[in-house]
Amino acid sequence: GQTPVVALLEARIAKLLQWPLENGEGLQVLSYRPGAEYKPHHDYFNPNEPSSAAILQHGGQRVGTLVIYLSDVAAGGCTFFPESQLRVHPRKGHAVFFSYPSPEVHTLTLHGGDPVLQGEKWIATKWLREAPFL
Ligand code: PD2
Ligand code: ZN
Repeated sequence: GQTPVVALLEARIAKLLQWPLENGEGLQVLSYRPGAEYKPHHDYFNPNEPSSAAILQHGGQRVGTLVIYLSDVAAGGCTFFPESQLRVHPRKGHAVFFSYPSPEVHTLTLHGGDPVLQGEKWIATKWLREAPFL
């Protein structure tokens, strides 16, 4: 709810994902130039890492990710799920959603952003928590 436009977007996201508005982290905008990538990772917090304890105090675990593509990309920049070999091509106005009800590898939600080869990639990410993120 940082701005009226963000508040509008967040209300639409909550309706689309059928998940409470207040369980969402702030919308994060990210851009990649040619050569930039996001190495494969899980979006949930590793419960065995000491640094996770403080993070989990606000809103608990992350349970879902919505990546909204804000631009087309001339080449590269797919969102890649190596365990299923799934590649989602960035298209302005499209989005990819995945959820992970427990912070475990069997959710097959390891994912990364392929290197951008040409052009720029812009995304907005909404991470969902299991409880209100206050
Ligand atoms: O930009 C992406 O495709 C990407 C890849 C991995 C975004 C995220 N993770 C994320 O926002 O969590
Ligand atoms: Zn991610």
